[in-house]
Amino acid sequence: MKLLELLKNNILYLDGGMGTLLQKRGLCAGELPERWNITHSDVIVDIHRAYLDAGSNVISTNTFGANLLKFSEDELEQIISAAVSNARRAIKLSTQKNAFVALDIGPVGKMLRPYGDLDFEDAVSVFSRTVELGVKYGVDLIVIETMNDSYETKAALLAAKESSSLPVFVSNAYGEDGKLMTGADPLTMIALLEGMGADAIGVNCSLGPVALAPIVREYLKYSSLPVIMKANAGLPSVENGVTVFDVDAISFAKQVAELVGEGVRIVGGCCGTTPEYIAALASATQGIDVKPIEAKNITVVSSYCRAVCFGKRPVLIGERINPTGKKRFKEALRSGDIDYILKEGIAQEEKGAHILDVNVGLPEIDEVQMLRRVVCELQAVSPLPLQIDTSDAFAMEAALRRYNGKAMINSVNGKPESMAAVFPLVKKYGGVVVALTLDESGIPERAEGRVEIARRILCEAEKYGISKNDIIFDPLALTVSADDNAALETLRAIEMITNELGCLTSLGVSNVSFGLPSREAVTAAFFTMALTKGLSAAIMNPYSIDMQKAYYSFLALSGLDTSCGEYIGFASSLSALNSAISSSATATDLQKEEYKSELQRAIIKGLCTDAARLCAELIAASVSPLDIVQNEVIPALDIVGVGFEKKTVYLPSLLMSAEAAKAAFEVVKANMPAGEKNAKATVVIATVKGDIHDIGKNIVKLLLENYGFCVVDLGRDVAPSAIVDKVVELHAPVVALSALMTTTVPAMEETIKLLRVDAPFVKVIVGGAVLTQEYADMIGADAYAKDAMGAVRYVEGL
Ligand code: B12
Repeated sequence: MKLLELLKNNILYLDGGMGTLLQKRGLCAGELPERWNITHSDVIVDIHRAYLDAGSNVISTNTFGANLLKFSEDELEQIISAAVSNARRAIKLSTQKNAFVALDIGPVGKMLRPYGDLDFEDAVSVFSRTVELGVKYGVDLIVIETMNDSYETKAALLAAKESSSLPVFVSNAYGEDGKLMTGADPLTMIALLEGMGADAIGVNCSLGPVALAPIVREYLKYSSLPVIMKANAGLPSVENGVTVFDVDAISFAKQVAELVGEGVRIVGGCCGTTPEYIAALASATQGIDVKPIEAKNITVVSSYCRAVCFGKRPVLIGERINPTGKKRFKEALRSGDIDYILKEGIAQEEKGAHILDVNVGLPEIDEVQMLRRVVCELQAVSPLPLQIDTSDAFAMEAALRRYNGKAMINSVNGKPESMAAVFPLVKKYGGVVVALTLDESGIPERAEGRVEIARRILCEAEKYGISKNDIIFDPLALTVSADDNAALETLRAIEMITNELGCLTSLGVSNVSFGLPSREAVTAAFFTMALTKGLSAAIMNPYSIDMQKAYYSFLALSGLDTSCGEYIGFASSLSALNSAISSSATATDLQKEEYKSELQRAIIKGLCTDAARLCAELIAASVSPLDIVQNEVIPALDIVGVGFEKKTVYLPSLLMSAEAAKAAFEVVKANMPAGEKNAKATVVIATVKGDIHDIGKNIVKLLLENYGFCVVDLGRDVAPSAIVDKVVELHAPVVALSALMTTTVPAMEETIKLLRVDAPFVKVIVGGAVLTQEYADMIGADAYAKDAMGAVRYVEGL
């Protein structure tokens, strides 16, 4: 029976841990397990066979890290060919003949741009090669697993789809906070993966079955696909030098079986599980009634870290990233001033937009390049999902491809050529598409005509396999000053689309008031009327107080705002807003209010160009470079750091803030007064092993240089031996060590111990946010300083 057929009415049993078993069989630390497909094929066959005999009917090849970043083209092919043949051999030898071989794909081990240096398309190519080889050697399906970043997950799934026609299962690794490392929660991932056409989705690794249960339940609640659960055997700990896990096979099976009862369809084990766990699982799930998989019929879009659902509460789509009628915006597009556009996005987010419309079409610019660039940069600094707004299908595809989530797509219409161009993109990349109710004859005057077009669009979309949930109709707001019935017909169309077609609607509301005085009042009233007819989303100006009033009043009046809490919150901030906001206010006007300074805001929001510019402005206004570091850069990073600790800020934002801080710091550096000509003593400086934080170390370096010392910077994540070697080679009298994490203080201690043996002449000064005088004494440093100036004072004192 075909795999997907089998899945319709049965539970699938994956296998359990491979790495932990290989370690037991002698795999050494640092050795690449994928090579064992060739060098120890009997061991691999044995493990596969043990899983098959225990009850697995899908076994994963030993190819978790088999990719071109780790292996040469030739070796990769040998590994994948051997891995597939090992799995096939195991099936032949086992009692379980009707089993499937999955090509196992794990993360490549590098972060994607802008958070790391791997380009998205390069990641797609790396995954594609692995997939092509899997197909060549005859796997039955592809399993993408342990992904902890949504963008990398998308790259892998895109590669699997583009390079094969096999079923694809995708499972992600969540932390205890229920989020991926880069911030996505289950619904966010469900939106992305279902949109792109995965065949089964779920969770694996990181936690035991009890801790994973709430995350799995979120999948069961929102996903219309078979759900995968592949937990660890609990949490690992080290006992007598051996890694052990705290959940035994029987408890593991019992806990997983409970979730099978609730609807999980694909089960297996991850780190620490063995064939014993799979056997226990197979027996614990015997006789459980298989729950049918139900379509959840939700309409959802997502960013890298946030999902926005339609239908329950009105969704606000910020309209400001659009050059129409905006001179300054057009200039920004022509001159490539992306920061201006990013600020427009951030300001709309701060004013309560849920989604950002992104339109960068100008005849004189290359829209394909520009839309792709703006989408990439905007999604790095804003957590909001984006609405890709273009009539150029090439620009649309370029943007959708790079988009880190399930986008809203604006738009398709009833013309056959529009549907032929847009629907394949919706199908391939996922998305909720806005469908305009117009066709080659224009916009029907009457609501009935618009609904007729909507019906045709639905019919055509179905042919592409696009569900009704992924279409939102825009029945088009026409100018009321030109036609007395314009608004009424649109309102009727909303009502009919909602009630007769059972579909959702979105509307660009501003157009209705064109040509009238006090436009905002008319637009806001129209918005309220449309909401009462069932409008689910509006493209609107988030800076408009009238629109905000209409929105919050509607929520309160329609029972969507418990105890009118949101309305009261909004009203109390209104006086402050009043002074700062007017419909003509720009993002720059708005940005000044909530942060201590513009530079801090730029760093917190990750705006690199702005941070550099604002830093240069402060220097031009005679603020001392060191004051800028002390009073602007460090406090801003502290705010981000606290957010990170409280889990309100995720790694991508932290990285973007660090980049912006660096950009400011480069300006500071270029403006520091030159140090004394004749260098004083040599100081070797480094951030210790395991720690990649180097902003503080660079400040210490800069200041020491400024005071005339010759600083030899070994960089970050530096091994103790490398530091010792350099100190000995230069016979340096001072070494300065930096550590920012509690986990890297031991590396600092180890470095000091080695220095005491091989370089007894050197004085060691330590620093970094995590250190205190007490710690410094404990690990045997000669001195501790809390900041860069303290470092200078100490070294001068010597
Ligand atoms: C920016 C940042 C990052 C950036 C670093 C970019 C870079 N190139 O440095 C990125 C995003 C890459 C990052 C990654 C991570 N980070 Co981080 N990061 C921060 C953040 C927000 C600011 C650090 C900073 O630069 N501060 C500004 C500088 C100027 O301050 P400073 O380093 O303390 O330096 C001053 C003094 O300490 C002193 N000093 C510094 N070094 C030295 C040396 C000597 C000899 C002397 C005398 C003085 C001295 O002088 C400096 C100037 O006054 C902090 C939170 C915070 N506010 O500290 C978290 C923080 C340090 N990060 C943290 C974590 C957990 C991580 C990650 C593990 C996240 C992850 N899950 O991947 C990774 C770690 C990767 C690794 N292996 O190192 C935690 C550490 C928790 C802990 N106590 O162990 C923190 C505290 C955040 C938090 N609250 O949870 N991070």
